[in-house]
Amino acid sequence: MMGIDRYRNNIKSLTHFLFAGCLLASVSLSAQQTKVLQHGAHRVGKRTDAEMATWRGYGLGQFIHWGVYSLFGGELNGNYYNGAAEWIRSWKDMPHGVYDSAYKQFNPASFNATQWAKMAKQMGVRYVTFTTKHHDGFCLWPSKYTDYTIANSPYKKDIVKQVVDAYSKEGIDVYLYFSVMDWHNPDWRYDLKTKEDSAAFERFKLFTKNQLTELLQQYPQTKGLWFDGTWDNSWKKSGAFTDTLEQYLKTLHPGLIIGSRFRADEFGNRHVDANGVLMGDYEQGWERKIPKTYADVHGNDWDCVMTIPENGWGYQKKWLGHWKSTNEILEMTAQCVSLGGNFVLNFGPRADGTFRPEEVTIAKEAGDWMKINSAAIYNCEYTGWEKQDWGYYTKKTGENKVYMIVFNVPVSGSLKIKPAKNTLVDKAYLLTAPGKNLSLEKLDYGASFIHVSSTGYKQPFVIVLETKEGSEKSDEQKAKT
Ligand code: 1KN
Repeated sequence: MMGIDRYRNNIKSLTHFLFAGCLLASVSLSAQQTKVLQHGAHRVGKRTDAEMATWRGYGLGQFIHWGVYSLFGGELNGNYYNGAAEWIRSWKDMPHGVYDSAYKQFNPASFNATQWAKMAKQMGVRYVTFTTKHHDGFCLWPSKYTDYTIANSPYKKDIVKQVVDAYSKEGIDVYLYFSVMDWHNPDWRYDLKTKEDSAAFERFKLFTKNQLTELLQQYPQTKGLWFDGTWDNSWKKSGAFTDTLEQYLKTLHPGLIIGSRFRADEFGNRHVDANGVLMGDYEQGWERKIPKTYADVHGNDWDCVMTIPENGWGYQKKWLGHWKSTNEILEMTAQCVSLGGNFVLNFGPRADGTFRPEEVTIAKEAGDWMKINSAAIYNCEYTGWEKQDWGYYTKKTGENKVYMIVFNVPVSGSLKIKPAKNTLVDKAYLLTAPGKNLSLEKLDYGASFIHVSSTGYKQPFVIVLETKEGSEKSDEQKAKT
């Protein structure tokens, strides 16, 4: 016995030795390409804590852009700005004096945070991201670090607090949008070229830290921060500061979720560090675009933020060009969830606090669909099954349940299914008719058809597939050609 054990142990240490050798070899091999970073990513792979698991399961979110720009709605003296409405201050036709004093008219008489939250709840969103301060620098909370806040508008009351409280009460998690770039603060710099720039930016960094601390302390229900306006050289040259600040915010607020748009490494890399590793808790680069394949998401958590019109986040009086239908929005939601991400739809309320009818309709219609079909969206992930033309697969995390969200029924009415290796479909049924099994016509090599009516659909529908482990035929049994 002893002898065998010793032999086994020797084998074990030999394998350990070989393994360690390989590891060393691979480390030293890649050391040529791997930079040692002080302020690079501090984690490889996804976060594994409960807060992030909740985030991952949201499926659908709401974004809200609201601020001084909402007063203009993309218009000045009858002329319309071509760019995104929340950027109107940077229009050549906009005198800064006009924009910067407009907050004296910000008085949203019809604002009702409870109604907003109830509309979002009805729509089925599970998180909201709300603009506390956009690039113009106007704060929707009474920040004590600037006078350019809601407290000095005729409205006076704290808007961020009302939004945080009302949404939290509805069970919708709140994330705060915060633009680092601040057109109102004289210490903001695009780049640091002179000593004076650096001195000003030191003050600006402290101001930013103070405001973020203030937000987390005043709104402790906050689940995360959504940063924007972090692309300029001034910020990119502040890698060490951004890293320290991120860690400080997380100490202040354990579990806090911050995307990849916040900080830079010491070489000025953003989103991914000099070694190509994601910095932040999820990939925050999917703005108005959706990955096409799972390979595109590089194993990261991610969400996609999307406008209803082609572009423009703040209220725009005139929506020119295409604006998305509810079915397009549902398709984007399904596509995102099928690729392991969340979909976040933006709303731009009017300055008086009301939503335009197009947005109300979309929220209502999407919510009506979600009421029936949200099982295929909430707590779902990527399946790994081969994509089919009829739509999108999602898989319930931790369960043997796959959903087919069907958008395009072929003229044959035959929906093809090809499960991943070692997976069999046990049962199929409409999500709306769980007692009534659909028949599966077996095809070769583990694929099947489900035959449905080829016409008559107004909305996407969901088929549930209950799966089990196993394979139709072993590889040995397959015909050799
Ligand atoms: C292409 O440059 C930009 C710069 C800022 C595109 C968008 C944005 C801002 N991010 C969105 C979430 C909005 O806040 C938009 O103003």
